[in-house]
Formats: sequence, structure tokens, C-alpha cells
Amino acid sequence: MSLRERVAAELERTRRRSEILTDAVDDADLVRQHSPLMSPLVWDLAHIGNQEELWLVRDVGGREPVRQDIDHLYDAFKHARRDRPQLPLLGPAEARAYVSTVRDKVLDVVDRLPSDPARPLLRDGFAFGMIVQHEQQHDETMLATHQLRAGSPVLAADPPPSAVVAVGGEVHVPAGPFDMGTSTEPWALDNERPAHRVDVPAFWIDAAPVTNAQYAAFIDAGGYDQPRFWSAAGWEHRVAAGLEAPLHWTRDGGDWHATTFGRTAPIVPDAPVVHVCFHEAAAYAAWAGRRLPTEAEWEKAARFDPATGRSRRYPWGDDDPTPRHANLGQRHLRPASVGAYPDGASPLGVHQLIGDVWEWVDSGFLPYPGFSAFPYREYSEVFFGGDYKMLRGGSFGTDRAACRGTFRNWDHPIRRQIFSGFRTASSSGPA
Ligand code: AVJ
Ligand code: FE
Repeated sequence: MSLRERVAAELERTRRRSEILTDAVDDADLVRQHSPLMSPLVWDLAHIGNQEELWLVRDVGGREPVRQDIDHLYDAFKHARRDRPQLPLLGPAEARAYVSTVRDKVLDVVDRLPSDPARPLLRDGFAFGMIVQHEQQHDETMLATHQLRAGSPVLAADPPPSAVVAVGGEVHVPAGPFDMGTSTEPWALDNERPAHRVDVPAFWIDAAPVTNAQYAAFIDAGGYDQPRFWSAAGWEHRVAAGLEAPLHWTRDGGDWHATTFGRTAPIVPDAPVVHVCFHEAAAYAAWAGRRLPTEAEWEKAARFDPATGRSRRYPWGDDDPTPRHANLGQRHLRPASVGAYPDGASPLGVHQLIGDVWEWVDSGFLPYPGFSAFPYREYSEVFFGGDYKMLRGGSFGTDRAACRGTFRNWDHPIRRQIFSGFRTASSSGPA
């Protein structure tokens, strides 16, 4: 496939996903705010179109603006999510017409696939890859909005695959340097660059994410009642927000249930826990006598190949993800049981690093040495040093275009409407 064909196919595949998420609900539901943490779905839709217009129609294509008058409405820095429903937004029909007008112009730009060696934005189709990833990121955000939505279920998907191997315990990662980040991945975003060597002391990491059953044992042991497992900020939030269990969990007699896209069912004991905030993840780890991995530890566990000393694109190698490797792309609407993806394991035997749940790691959002903002400061740079913790690996809601061994995500440590879980680590190994 030529680059031009690939770009067109990725744009098309991505738009189908946006359509599923926005056509699944009626117009009243599209304009409604389902949570103050989230935008109305119709805002995400037009924002997707507006970013595409800014970068691909105007900048790359050099064409006349389609709707310059609405830029300010869809600038994420001008209006907080909670205020967006009050804005004079495009309605559902207008938003759909807008994104399709923009897309027609973009496909015309793709046909001429501009390439100018003097413009890094055009190298390997980067600008197009960036906009594909942007739309996919908002598709995951829209999926999180669906999860917060009340009412009868509107999304359906096949259940994830079952466990086919037993996975448990922890894996030893030997001390030594590895290459973190990338300078060669064509569509990697600015914060993943450049590749740089990081020396990581030996550590142990869970072979799989922490499961619902493991997390329920922490709850049953009184983990939410004992400040000694929580950081000061974590305990303060635990009390103020009244946290007692992951978001969307309810107790029915002695048994935990979780509500997933409008359907309530018993928790799956051997599937990764999802919808916990950083503070809950850190408290679980402290209760278990462990800690969360750092971002460098997570990436070394995911990418380092001890046989060659090089860092892979993904745990399983350099090939793009397929359904055999990882639970990505909204094919299944929940995490798969631990042991469901033996073909996705890393050389050291760490499983399900990619897909299933975003994994909280104990690192703030900082630039790599040699970072330079590209192509705009508001993607990463303005967030550096803020009150954020990193998340790695992607979830069942993340598309393969927006997920790599090097991909970096971040959020506030109190957030848990995202598809977030974790695994633990330690410096001393099994007790
Ligand atoms: C990288 C997921 C934190 O959704 O806020 C979307 C991605 N940036 N539009 C976010 C993003 C601009 C970003 N995260
Ligand atoms: Fe955005």
C-alpha cells in the first residue's frame, strides 16, 4: 500500500469509529452533558473536524477556511469541559455536515499528498497521522462518555477472548541501560521523542495487570479505611470524594458487580481492574508491599529485548498490533482476562502491556532530554510539570494508531472515568 492509500484508509477507518459512537445515540443525547468531566459528544465531533480543518485543510492544504468563525468554540483551551454545553455549538446535523465537508477537502489534499523535504510536518505523512491519532484519542474520550451515560445500552461488542495460559507472579528485569522513546517511529508524537538511553536498576514487575479479584481482596482487607496505605493527597481525595471501590462498582450482598456501557454484571475475577485513579492504584500497591513502576521501568519491561539489547516497537516485536496481540480498538468493550494474549507478551514474559487497560505509572509528565515541541506547544509542552501522572500501554478503547510501546498518556491523579488500571513493581523481588 502506498503512503497515500494508507493515509486515506486510516482516515476512513477512524471516521467509521467516530460515526459508531455518535450515531448510536439520538440527538438529545448527543448534545447532553453526561458528566461535568466530559464534553457533550457533539462537541467532540465538531472539535475533531475543526482540528482536521486547521491542520490539513488550512495548513497542509493551503486552502481557504471552511468555518473560521467557529474556531474559538472548539479550542479546548478556551472553554473548560463543564462550560461547553452552554456554548452556541453546532447542532448534530450541522456538526455532521461540517466534518464531512472538511473530510472531502482533506481527501483532495491527500490525493496530491504534499511532500516537501523542508517541512517536517509533511515527512512520512506525519500531519495526517497526527490528525488520525487525534480523532482516535477523541473516540476513546467519547467511549468514556458513553460509559458515564445513563439509560439503556446502545453499544455492543463481542466478549474479549478468554485466558489460554496461566499468567501470574512477577518478572525480573535485569539492571542496565535501554533505549527509551523513539527517533524513528514516523507518527510518534513530540513527547515520545527523541530516543535516549536510560539506566534502570534491576526491578521486578507483575507479569499481568492487577485483576478484579486481587483488587476486591484489597477492599475486603479494609484498604480504603487505612490511611497508612495512602499518600497524604491520596487520602485527602479518598475521604473528600468518598471513594470505596472502583468507579461503576456496586455491591450486591457480598458480591461486586460492575456496570459497563449500561449493563450490570458480576465482576470478572481474572480480568484487569479498570476505572481506578492513580491514588487507588498506589494504595493497592502499598497494601501489597509493593509500588507502582516508574515510566522508564514500564517501558523497559515492554520494549527491552535482552537477546539483542534493542528496544522493540511493541512487546511482541516490531509488527503492528493485530487482534492476536492485544485487546485494542473497541473490538471488545472490556478488558480481557489475564492470560488471553500470550502472543502479545514481551521477551521477558510480561503480558498484556498493550491494550486492556491504561496502566498508571509513578512518574509525572516531563519532556525527554532533547525534547522540542512539534508541531504545537499545546499538545504536550504546556502540560509538563503539571499535576499529572503518566499512563502507558493503551486500553480496549484505544486504537492501534494511537498506541505504541513509546506512547505516553497522562491525566490528573484523581481521574478514573478513563479506562485506567495498573500493575505493581518492586525493587527487592518476591518476599
Ligand atoms: C493525551 C489523552 C491527554 O485527550 O486530553 C486530544 C489527547 N490532545 N486533543 C487529551 C488530546 C488534544 C489528550 N491526552
Ligand atoms: Fe483534541
